[in-house]
Amino acid sequence: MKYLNFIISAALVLGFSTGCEKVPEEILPSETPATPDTTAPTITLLGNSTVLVMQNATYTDAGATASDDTDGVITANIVTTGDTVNTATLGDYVIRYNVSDAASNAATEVTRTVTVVSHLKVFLTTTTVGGNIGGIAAADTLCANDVSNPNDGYTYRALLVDGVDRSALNPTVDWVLQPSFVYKTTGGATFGTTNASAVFTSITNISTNAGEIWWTGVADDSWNPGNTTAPNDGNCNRWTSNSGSDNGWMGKGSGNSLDATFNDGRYACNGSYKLICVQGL
Ligand SMILES: [Ca+2]
Repeated sequence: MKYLNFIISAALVLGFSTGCEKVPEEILPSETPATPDTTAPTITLLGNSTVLVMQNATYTDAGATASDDTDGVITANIVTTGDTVNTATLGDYVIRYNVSDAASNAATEVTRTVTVVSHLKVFLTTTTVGGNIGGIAAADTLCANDVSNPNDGYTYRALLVDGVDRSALNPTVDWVLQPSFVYKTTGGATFGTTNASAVFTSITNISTNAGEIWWTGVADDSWNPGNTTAPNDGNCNRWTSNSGSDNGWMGKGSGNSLDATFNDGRYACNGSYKLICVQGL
């Protein structure tokens, strides 16, 4: 009996019910125990993870959204830390987005790097190429690999349109210029300033050598591409033709005008010319 009493006492101390005493309600098992939330929320960045901002421009961050398997949309709980972008000062700014769900599971941090620059750069390729460049993507590869590329960690793409894969306006497709930016040559000479639609309205030519010619595909000063369906369409059949009976719009050195730089005329696609490459992200 003594032994039994000890067992009961021990059970009481340990909080077990003997069935004789009242158990406080709070330690009674609730209905079905909820499955604990062990899944972290996810953050989705709005806009690009890298952004170029012109010096002294106004920077507005595009923000991020967050959602959780249990809590649903928790965008309002995102904590934004890291650098404050000061567009007066050149350099990189890293913005950090973090959030946790109600069960304290932290999302993987998401960041955005904002780079404030005084201008963006352009260069003329050293390489010349016939109208059969291999399409817009191949033209970008040519810019990336050209010996005139300053290899400064940025992507350089071809200022070249075909009206389908790349177009400046109406519609804008994979366009290579940023709105309201100053562009200079890699040598530091002014090239032009883009407007809010990311096109130049005036230009200082990239070359003073009239014998230096480059493909653009830009048909007129309104930045229209040539006809994108005819073979002799002003873009060498979307830059896949070396035929002397097809042609492509080109610019050349010596004139400080949109005309001279982007649509001086149409040359047969069996000629070999340069490309203008522009800095981007
Ligand atoms: Ca969760």
